[in-house]
Amino acid sequence: MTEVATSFADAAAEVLRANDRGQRTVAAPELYPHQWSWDAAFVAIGWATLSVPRAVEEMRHLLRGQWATGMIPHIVFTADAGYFPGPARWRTERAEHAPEVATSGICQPAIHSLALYSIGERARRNGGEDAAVFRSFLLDTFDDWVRWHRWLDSARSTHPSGLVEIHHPWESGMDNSPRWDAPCARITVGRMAPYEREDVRHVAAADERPEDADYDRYLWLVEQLVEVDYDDEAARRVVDFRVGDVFFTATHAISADLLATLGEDIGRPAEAAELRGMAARARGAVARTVDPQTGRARDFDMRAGTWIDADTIGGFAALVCGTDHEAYAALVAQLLGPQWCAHPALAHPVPPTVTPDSPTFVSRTYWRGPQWPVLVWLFTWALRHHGHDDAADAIGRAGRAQLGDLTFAEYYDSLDGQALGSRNQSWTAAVALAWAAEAER
Ligand code: 2M8
Repeated sequence: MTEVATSFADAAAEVLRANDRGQRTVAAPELYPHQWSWDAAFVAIGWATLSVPRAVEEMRHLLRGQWATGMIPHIVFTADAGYFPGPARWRTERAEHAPEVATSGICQPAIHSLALYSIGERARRNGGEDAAVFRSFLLDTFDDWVRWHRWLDSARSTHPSGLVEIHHPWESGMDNSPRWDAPCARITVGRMAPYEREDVRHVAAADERPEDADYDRYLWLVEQLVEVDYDDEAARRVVDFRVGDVFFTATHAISADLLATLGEDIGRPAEAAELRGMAARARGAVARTVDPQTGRARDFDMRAGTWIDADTIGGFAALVCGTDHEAYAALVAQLLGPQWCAHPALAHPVPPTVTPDSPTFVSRTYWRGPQWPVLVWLFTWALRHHGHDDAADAIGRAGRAQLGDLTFAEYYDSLDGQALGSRNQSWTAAVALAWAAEAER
């Protein structure tokens, strides 16, 4: 390894170590002092480059928050203060199926088995104790991961579209994306206890974060879910925000597939077949959302009964879960093209969350235009997995170069390249480690 590469990986490792709280990693040192669900998956991929047992611990800790329904909640709370909304606002103790530990009452994209698969690959390469630790963890927890996908397949895939439905923009992980503008605009916020935001205290400028009006809706949706004690069936009936999330669906599909492969490895053919069925259904649902005009995938607003047209990275969902060869190649060309990675206005040729050509694009505001290293990495992983090495290499090189300032920021201004949101964000450091490890091989 070159000296530069060493210091890049060392700096990223230092971030993970500083954010390490024993068996779990806080998503960010100040802004997010708890364990987040899809963050933990990416973080574990990063940990695996340093220590397979530590990666496994991260995933095990996340499972402590799993609900009896199978849902993996989007936050497993720690005792650390400084985040709003905390357990007092979520009131998940009202839910029959909530676990002992304090969690939120919603979920996040199902990237977990992609993480397991990736940790498993590393463990296998390392061999010895690492391989044994991973195998024993997989044997112990395989059923828990299966239960997560079963819940997504049953409680969250009842709509004829076959898409995984979400009941809160936070469940998408892309909180204030223009994808959710239309369904959010139709939410009427009712009476609820006053609150104070914490997030804006931890960023340099408030316009890096969602607006107050967004937060009112976020909190109102929590009230609606609390009102029905987080009952899955009742939630589908009452919640104002009910959207088929195509990107979430794609993560469910790819993860179910990879978990099936892991299941085959450990002698669980029946579950593997079941998971393949779920993956095929979810992948089919993603393919059916494609807008014939743009070739990109769309979300479905289940309350309004309409497709959601938004020029966001969500449109590339099929790149994550796979689709037929021709459609996949066309999407890759589009991603690399002048509206996305090769847009002349971009500081770095990596996918922005919204194309600069869209009227909704804001280069520095959270999920409305900045580039998110964690997503950039996910696309490089997916492109490679589906056999598009050249595209993965090109985007990966640029994604890595973007992190050269070693701030490991949560996201970056797409136009001027400025670091935004939290610094030393765990999942950014984790994907930096994953890229550094790839470069080593
Ligand atoms: C962001 O979301 C949280 C709420 O879940 C927040 O803004 O408070 C999102 O970027 C989400 O995708 C991410 O998992 C989380 C922690 O990094 O932060």
